[in-house]
Amino acid sequence: MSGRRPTDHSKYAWIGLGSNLQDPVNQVRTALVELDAIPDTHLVRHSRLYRSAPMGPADQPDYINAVAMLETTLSPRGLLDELRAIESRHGRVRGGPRWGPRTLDLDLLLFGERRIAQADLTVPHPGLHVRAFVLYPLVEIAPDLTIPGHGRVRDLADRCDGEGVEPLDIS
Ligand code: A4P
Ligand code: MG
Repeated sequence: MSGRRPTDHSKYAWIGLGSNLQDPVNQVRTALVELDAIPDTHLVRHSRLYRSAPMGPADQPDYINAVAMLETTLSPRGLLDELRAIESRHGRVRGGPRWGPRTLDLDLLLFGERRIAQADLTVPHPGLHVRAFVLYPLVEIAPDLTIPGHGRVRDLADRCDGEGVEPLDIS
């Protein structure tokens, strides 16, 4: 056998980034740097930035979305705490309408092949397998990744309606 070995995805965490307030491109770019700076964590790669029509209330700006692949020795809970701290530093205010506008949203999409069902942490993220604004950036960096209980990212992306989701030229 020759050639590259397929990536063993079991040790990686996958983060969905989203922003539609206060210079969203900059919010997402800055957040990628901050993800890499989390203790015991390393940003392996990230997708291009995508513009997407809002899911939820229509009277809000388009979103900028991206997906990041992290290698970490933190626990899922430890990583979630770090994600919340980054969101807070970006001025994230909670308590608005469901799926309303935000400066920065960091979702823990996947943590290896783990399934977690706790009051404040569900992994895989419940919306991941049907949202084009997550699947399109994810298929760009990990087409063969499997979402436990749902199948391969490439197949899920093929099946979902990607209208209104486009990569940015600048990323
Ligand atoms: N929580 C549970 N599981 C997780 C997880 N895997 N990752 C809990 C992150 N958080 C998780 O989240 C609410 C609670 O979910 C947290 O307390 C956490 O403990 P939140 O970030 O405070 O609120 P939210 O993001 O508004 O809630 P929700 O329902 O998770 O929204 P989503 O699914 O994050 O969607 N349209 C476009 N085009 N692009 C977007 O990125 N994002 C949203 C938000 C709406 N519309 C969008 C986009
Ligand atoms: Mg969220």
